[in-house]
Amino acid sequence: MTTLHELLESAPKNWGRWGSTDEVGSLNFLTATEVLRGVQAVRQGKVFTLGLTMGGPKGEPVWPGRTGPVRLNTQDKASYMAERLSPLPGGLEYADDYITMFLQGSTQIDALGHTWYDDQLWNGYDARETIDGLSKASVLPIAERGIVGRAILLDIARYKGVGALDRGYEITLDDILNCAKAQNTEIIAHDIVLLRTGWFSVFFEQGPQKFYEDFVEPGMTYREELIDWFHKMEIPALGTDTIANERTTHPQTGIALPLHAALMRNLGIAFNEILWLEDVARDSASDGQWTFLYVGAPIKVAKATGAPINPVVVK
Ligand code: UVW
Repeated sequence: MTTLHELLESAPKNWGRWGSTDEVGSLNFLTATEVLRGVQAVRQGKVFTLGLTMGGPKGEPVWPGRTGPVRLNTQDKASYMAERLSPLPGGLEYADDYITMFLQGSTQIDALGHTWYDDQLWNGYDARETIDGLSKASVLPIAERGIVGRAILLDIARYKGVGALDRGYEITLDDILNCAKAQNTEIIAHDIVLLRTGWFSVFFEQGPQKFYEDFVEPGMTYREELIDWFHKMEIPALGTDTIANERTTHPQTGIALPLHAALMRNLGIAFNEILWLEDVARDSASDGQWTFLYVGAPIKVAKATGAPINPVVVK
């Protein structure tokens, strides 16, 4: 079987580009100039949040083997009614709860050290740095930095004239460029790229069984010209409404998640996965504005492989 090492032998890397201690990779492209370019994209004052609801009635789509968040009350009115609790002095009562979840079990940002091959993480860090928590390239440096810039939404599903891309559909570079043309919008270097597939409608409308059947998400996969384009355009972050931001496997070799290797590990591109893009996409289709200010930061969890985020975009 072909290995990632063989597939990506001549693929570009950004290792060392921002020094030997860097942990945020291509987010370095989001300089103050890029933040202001994002601000300039704000024209109407419309606000959308891109996080999926955790603990919603239908559950949430997660990578096979993970489970969705579980939120539980530790106390509420019933605790007072059963006289297990007394009100605070003055009469105030309160409900409390906690959540157990995979840090990557909902809308989230992957740490750059989340995946690796050949025993090396982003920037060449040793894969043993992941043992007992990521001591290099965890999500924390990204959480401390924040992600702010101009984002462009490419509604590939709408461009293809479907509600949702088919299981395993491969989004090509041509799809991306032609979709931008069809939307009458221009992808500019350092844009945060958001791709809509509509794929989560299978989970929410047809149910988990259909969603996980012969599980192959639609999305981009390893193609030399695609990787070169992301490299040349200096894309800082990629977000999609799929679990893994890419077609689950590379069709020719069967390699799983090659873009986690080529884009995240090698180029240091931040992955924003499991986005809710339906509302902003509908709005953009009606007003023709596909670019906006993106503001987000994963929650600050030390040593974590990823962390939840509820990005805000402003048009
Ligand atoms: C894996 O890489 C397995 O998961 P995710 O798509 O959450 O990054």
